[in-house]
Amino acid sequence: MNTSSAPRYTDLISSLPKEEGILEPYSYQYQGFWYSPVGMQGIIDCQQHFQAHKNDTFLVTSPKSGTTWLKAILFALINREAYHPQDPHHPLLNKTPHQLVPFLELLKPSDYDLFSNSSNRIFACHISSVSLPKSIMQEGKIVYLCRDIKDTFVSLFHFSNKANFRPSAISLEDAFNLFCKGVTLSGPIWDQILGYWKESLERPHKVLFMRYEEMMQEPHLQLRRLAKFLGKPFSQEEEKSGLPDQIIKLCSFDSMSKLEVNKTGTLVGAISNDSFFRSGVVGDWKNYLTAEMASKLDQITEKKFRDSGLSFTMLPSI
Ligand code: PPS
Repeated sequence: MNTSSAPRYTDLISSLPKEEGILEPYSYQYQGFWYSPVGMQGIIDCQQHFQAHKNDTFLVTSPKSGTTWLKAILFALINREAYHPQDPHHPLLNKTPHQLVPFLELLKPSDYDLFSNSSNRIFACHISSVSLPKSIMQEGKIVYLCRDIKDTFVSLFHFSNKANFRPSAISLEDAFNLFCKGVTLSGPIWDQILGYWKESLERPHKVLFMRYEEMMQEPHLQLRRLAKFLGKPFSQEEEKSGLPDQIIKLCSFDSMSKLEVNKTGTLVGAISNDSFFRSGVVGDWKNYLTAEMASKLDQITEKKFRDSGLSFTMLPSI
């Protein structure tokens, strides 16, 4: 995968509304959502050239909502016949989830062919439902993952300062103000979530709506739900042999974050692999946000999701 070529679509991108970015110096607003310059090129590329297949799986997420985790789970689940989760040579032991399940935004059209031989391709992206390539809306399955908004923000803030793409670190307050304004990677986050929530209600066989906290709280149930949605439910033998447990263990924060491949190296030469593993817990926002900040995010969330049937306080222990 080569991301080092000269910038593309520069005229189009430079004509778009531009704001300071939380993760990168600038974000650009495209079709109602904010993206990085690199992401923009990948989105236009895939809108113009990507062709989805009927056996494809697309993981769409709001950034920092557990993408790396669900990439690992999807890979282990979909490829469980080729690679048993206890196989000492399992690809997840020596490749990162991001290598095994690439982000569409980081691919160029010539990279799409690298995956054309696989009958069960898995791609990920952070693209809003309005900007997804049309063929993805028609072919394959979409798994959408989001996370508590406050935890997502805190995770993004830490990631930004670790990635170091900006000329200087961003303060929590500045990042917070941009985030609340919706100027965040693939934001406004509420609009991205709502777009896929609605799709999942209208087309439940096409779009599965998942949440980080539910994966944490009831991993077995969620894994079975995922397997069933993908048309690959666990057989009785697989259940009896403990295969779902083995997948959950292989992909757990504890296992993944200790692997050498995830502790060293970088994603496309830019982001250290270990920056995708920070604390991996629910509710870490309490250690960073003031009561006012938390209340402001809750209020925006409440207002945006009103009448949608979507609530971010529906899990009793969260
Ligand atoms: S990205 O950049 O969008 O791909 O980042 P993403 O993977 O979505 O989010 C990173 C956060 O997910 C946590 N993480 C995990 N949680 C549970 N289990 C596993 N296996 C796992 N792997 C990564 C990671 O620690 C980041 O959350 P925070 O809150 O920052 O710890």
